[in-house]
Amino acid sequence: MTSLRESVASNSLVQAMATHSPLSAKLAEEAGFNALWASGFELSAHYGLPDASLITMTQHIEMLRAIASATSLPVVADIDTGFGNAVNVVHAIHEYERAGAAAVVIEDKTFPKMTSLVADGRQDLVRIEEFEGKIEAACATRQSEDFLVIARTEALIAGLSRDAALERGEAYAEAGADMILIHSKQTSPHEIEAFIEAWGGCVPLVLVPTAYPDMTVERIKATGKVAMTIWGNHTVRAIVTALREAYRQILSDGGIHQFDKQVASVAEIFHLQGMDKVKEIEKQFLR
Ligand code: SPV
Ligand code: MG
Repeated sequence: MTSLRESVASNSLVQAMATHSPLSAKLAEEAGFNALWASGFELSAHYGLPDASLITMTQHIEMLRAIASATSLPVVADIDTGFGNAVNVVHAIHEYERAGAAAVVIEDKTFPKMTSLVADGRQDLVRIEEFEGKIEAACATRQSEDFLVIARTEALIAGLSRDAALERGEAYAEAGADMILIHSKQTSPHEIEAFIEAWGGCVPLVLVPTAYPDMTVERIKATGKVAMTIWGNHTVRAIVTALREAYRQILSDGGIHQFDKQVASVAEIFHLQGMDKVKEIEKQFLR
């Protein structure tokens, strides 16, 4: 199997789809995405909670472990701030690598964090030196060279200038980060495209175009400096849209008689659950 590091080096854009469950991860793999994003936003929403460091590392890592064992795609773990300082980062990297993550993304905000996209959110950044220490700690802790450490700067989210964002990105790359995730909540891609244009760093970039959906794959590829795009929260949003419509229709139809014909069959769910394998095991071993 191609490692995420090899995919990143191959010059073809890695598209990581957001997931918060093994079932959605399997569907993303079936659709043809080449990586998965174990999103903090999505798992928080799954628990009905805001993305504000409320779900624990244990909750996130257990879900990541289940996702990684249910699919063959590399899983990029969204570890937010790294759950504290460099001591917490060392512990987190050790645990996430053992759980099956192919990469982690650590962001330069203070713990507890506030989700990046909310209007007027509290977006406090740690000092550059402190975050360099966290990146160095992550790199020193990983066991496999294939395990990627991605540093995410929230400088633009925090309202700092492009130069300040560039300074942070360059410092984190110097500290050993394999890639730099640059985040923006502008609704047009211009802020990000200007950053990419000015980026002279020695490592490729990662984007999460959630707030600026006009940044298509074609437009990302045209920059020549982006190795990965993360479709950050479209799994949970698609589920919300689909469930709202399903629940509305069942109540308004007075039963499932119509809706039953429109949804995935039970046989399809059996397939996604691996029922075929259970049948084989029964045949072979049940006496
Ligand atoms: C997430 O999916 O948890 C992210 C991406 O960090 S975003 O919510 O767009 O900041
Ligand atoms: Mg997140």
